[in-house]
Amino acid sequence: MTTKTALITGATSGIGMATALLFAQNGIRLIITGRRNDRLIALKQQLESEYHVEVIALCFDIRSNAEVEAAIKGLPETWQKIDILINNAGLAAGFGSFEKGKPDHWEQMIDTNVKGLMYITRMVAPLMIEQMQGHIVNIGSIAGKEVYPGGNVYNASKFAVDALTKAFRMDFLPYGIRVTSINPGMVETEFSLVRFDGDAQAAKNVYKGLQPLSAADIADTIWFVVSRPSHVNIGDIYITPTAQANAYFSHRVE
Ligand code: NDP
Ligand code: 8X3
Repeated sequence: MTTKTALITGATSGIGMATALLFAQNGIRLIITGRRNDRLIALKQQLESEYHVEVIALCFDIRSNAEVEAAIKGLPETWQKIDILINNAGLAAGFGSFEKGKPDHWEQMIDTNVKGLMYITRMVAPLMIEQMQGHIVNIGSIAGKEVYPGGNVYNASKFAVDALTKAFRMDFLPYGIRVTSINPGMVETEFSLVRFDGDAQAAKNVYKGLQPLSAADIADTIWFVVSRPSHVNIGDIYITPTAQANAYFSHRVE
């Protein structure tokens, strides 16, 4: 079997990092991205030494179309064949009623979760079209399925991801490209710390009294969808902790 190549955005932490580790264990050649170069270098070294896979680390801000273009165009020719794209980089910034929201938070979420995903897909999809095969996995959220109080702009950004997933599935249909959306509920990563601007207590409270999903749980799910036979496309996965019914209802034990 020829080695497959996967590009994972946001591999410096959480779901992206767990996915990089699992993919490497399965012999996938990796392009890992993020803004924190020290973490990218450390992860590249770990993946190469523990799993003996080839890794390229690309440090760029996905909000910049120019940086995204330069990063993908700059890949060595033998890496310009990408089989799997995991559109994972993203964040929530802030939580609360819309009128109290901060425009810089809104821009950060829309520029990363929506425009960043568009910029990188625009560069990678043609490489898949050339091969007449590929798999794009968008990390959406249950926040992209149901709006919850205080979620507003984050919800809007993930609803946009849901719409793009559906659009990609139609637009890339003639090229044999699979498109999957994975929509998690609570996953304990750096997500809540980022959302609450580094407030560790507020972040901890999100998961109080229940067992959240782990980044490894989502990585397992991603590996499951990408390892199906090539005629099988898993379109949409909604995955929560057992203690979470949906965006509104969780069962917490104090
Ligand atoms: P983390 O905060 O742990 O990871 C987020 C990743 O995104 C980091 O690697 C970060 O890298 C990267 N990233 C953020 N902004 C940028 C940027 N401007 N340019 C490049 N990379 C960026 O959170 P998660 O692992 O939880 O989040 C991953 C995805 O999962 C997100 O899309 C999130 O919305 C989604 N999700 C998370 C859930 C959760 O409960 N945790 C639930 C549902 C969906 P760096 O900072 O180095 O740039
Ligand atoms: C993260 C899940 O419910 O905090 O996307 O929005 S939630």
